[in-house]
Amino acid sequence: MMKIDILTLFPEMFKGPFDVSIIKRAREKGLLDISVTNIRDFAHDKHRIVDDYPFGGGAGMVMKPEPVFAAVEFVRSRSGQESAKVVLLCPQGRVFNQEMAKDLSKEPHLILICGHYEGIDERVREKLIDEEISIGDFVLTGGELPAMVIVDAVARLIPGVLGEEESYANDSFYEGLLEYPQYTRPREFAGMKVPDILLSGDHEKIRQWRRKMSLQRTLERRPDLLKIDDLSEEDRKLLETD
Ligand code: 4H6
Repeated sequence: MMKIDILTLFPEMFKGPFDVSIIKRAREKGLLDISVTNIRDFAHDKHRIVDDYPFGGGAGMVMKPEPVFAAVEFVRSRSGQESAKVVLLCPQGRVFNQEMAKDLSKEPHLILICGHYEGIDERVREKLIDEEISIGDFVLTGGELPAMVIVDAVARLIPGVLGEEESYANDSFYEGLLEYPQYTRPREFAGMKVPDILLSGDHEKIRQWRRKMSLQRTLERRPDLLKIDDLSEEDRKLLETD
């Protein structure tokens, strides 16, 4: 079973996202064990202070190192795993993608640290953090939402978490391409018809149409994802026809 520890100053934020749908089912099945720990519980002064002024001056506060070190030490020893991967969610991190999600899903123990205030004492990065991850080029008030994003993306890749029906073989990015257009009933809605090919029952034609749409969409919207030189002869032909 994969263990994920989330260290945060705002544990209330995590009430909800892991208690619905696929993540809830994964936890119930015993495939995933998520714990949320309040970093403030590891501040040992009487006011339970977790932030302080930056040396050198300047605006804002910085997260103190001691409570973060103590919290990581606690969850590390509690897990009984010899190896935990410690991740800091921060704007300076490597930008998260599906490949990183796949790699993280193979780890037995993840410790996700959510920063707040203007940032975190550099000695936490130096000594404690194995990897810094950003979920995109924008600034948030804290690392909590990024942590939820990582947990969701990673959890669904753990074997057994998705059922047969939800399999990720069809996902966007599974083969490095965007998804093809999907339709369900009714066959006509607001004057818009489902493409005839999808009703034809010709599975080979349908496969080709979907592949072609995936390729076209990727070329139009995310050319950065498409390595033209790596395309098969069939893919090139599909892209060329009308
Ligand atoms: C660590 C260090 C992640 C965490 C600094 C976190 C965006 C992302 C944070 C900060 C985050 C992302 C505090 C610096 C607020 C800016 C929390 N923002 N910040 N893109 N913020 O994944 O000020």
